[in-house]
Amino acid sequence: MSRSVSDGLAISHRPLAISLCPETLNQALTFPCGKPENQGTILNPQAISGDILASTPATKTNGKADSEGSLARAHLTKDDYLELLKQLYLARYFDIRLAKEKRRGRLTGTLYSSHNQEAILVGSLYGLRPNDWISPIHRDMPAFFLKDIRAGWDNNDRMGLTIEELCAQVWCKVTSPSRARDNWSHIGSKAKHIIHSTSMLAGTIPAAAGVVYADRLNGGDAVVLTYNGEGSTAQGVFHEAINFAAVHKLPVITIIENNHWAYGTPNHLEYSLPDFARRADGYGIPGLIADGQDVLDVYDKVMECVEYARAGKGPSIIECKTYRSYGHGDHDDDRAAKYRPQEEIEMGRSRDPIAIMKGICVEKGYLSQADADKYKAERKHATEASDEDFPPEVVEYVKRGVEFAVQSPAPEAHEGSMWVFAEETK
Ligand SMILES: Cc1ncc(C[n+]2csc(CCOP(=O)(O)OP(=O)(O)O)c2C)c(N)n1
Ligand SMILES: [Mg+2]
Repeated sequence: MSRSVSDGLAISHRPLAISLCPETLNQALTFPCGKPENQGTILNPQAISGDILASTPATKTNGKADSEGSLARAHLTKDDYLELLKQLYLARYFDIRLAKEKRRGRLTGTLYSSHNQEAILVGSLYGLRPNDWISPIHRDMPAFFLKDIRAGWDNNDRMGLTIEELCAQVWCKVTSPSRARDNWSHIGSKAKHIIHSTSMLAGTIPAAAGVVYADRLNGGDAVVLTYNGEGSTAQGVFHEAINFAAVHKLPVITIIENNHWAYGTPNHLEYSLPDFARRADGYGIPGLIADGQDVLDVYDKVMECVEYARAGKGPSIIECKTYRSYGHGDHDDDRAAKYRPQEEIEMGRSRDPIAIMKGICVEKGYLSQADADKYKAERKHATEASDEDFPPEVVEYVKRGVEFAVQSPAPEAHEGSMWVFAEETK
């Protein structure tokens, strides 16, 4: 199909067929219609106005329930729904616990909060196979231990980092994957199929493309999920890497976490179209939009793209609309409270992913209202939330990681030059 838009651009698209649920993918594709009001075919209209702030109340499911049978979620059981909810609590508690530890003086170093963005991590990771690859960055710390957590929270052989490893990383201890070189996301694991994050925004996409290219050449069928903020989409390497992946039909799924701010820069100073998914049009690949507050919507969209990629059809982009709860990092919290209007912050936080998933579970009869009311973590800042707001198994799990990190030794001083200079081998 070819469209001409008023500014003279002509862009062609092939309708995409996909084994899992073709109509959803086709519905959710973003086409370069030129004007925002021409977006009628996109699945999630309230989230694509470019403004999560004008979005739905917490318990609405974007009206997608009617066509649930065609969505990936149709294969999920009651246990899956409750597990997804528990993982949202887990990601939230990890974030809140670190903030509390820092306030208590037991932790130093900058924290980059994923508060309010957990549904993107949980929903995107839930359907992956153990040997699939991911490349998380600074906003995605829980992804390192959520990867393959379905193989068992306590299964240390699963294809994800353990909570102990991740906490040791944050505490900069000798037991950490980076052996105390960093306190945050500059880690990876070839064995666990986690691509090492770089500090250069979008820098992991070419690495991810290379990894799955090699896997394909070796006969594998792994896919890779790369996580990126919307700010990184302006980087040259973002375009170069995705274009390369498109040309070679590589199974690279680029998740754009559109939290509406890149450090102190709001989207309107960064981008003149309402939807970052439209970047996909430039590469001739699908660009989907997910409600980043709704773990099931993220799951559906990611699974569509995973199936598409695994079938050898190539890369895709999924823009997850969300809102950054706090500052860029905790060093920026106070400033962010000033450079962002209070009203906007409140609106952006009003659709809490935990509340939304709770509402869905109650609506489906998977959770009683009394059980839903038992743990009230949603919409609470680290200073407001207590352990009682979370399921005890979640608290215990993170606590174990924290205690392991606190008890672990710091590296010896002589390790300072380790991995910097070539070491003598005998
Ligand atoms: C190429 C490059 N430019 C600038 C930076 C500094 N920097 C780190 S994070 C960040 C903002 C990122 O915003 P976004 O991509 O939207 O992700 P978010 O932090 O909102 O999750 C900037 C400018 C960097 N790391 N790499
Ligand atoms: Mg951002």
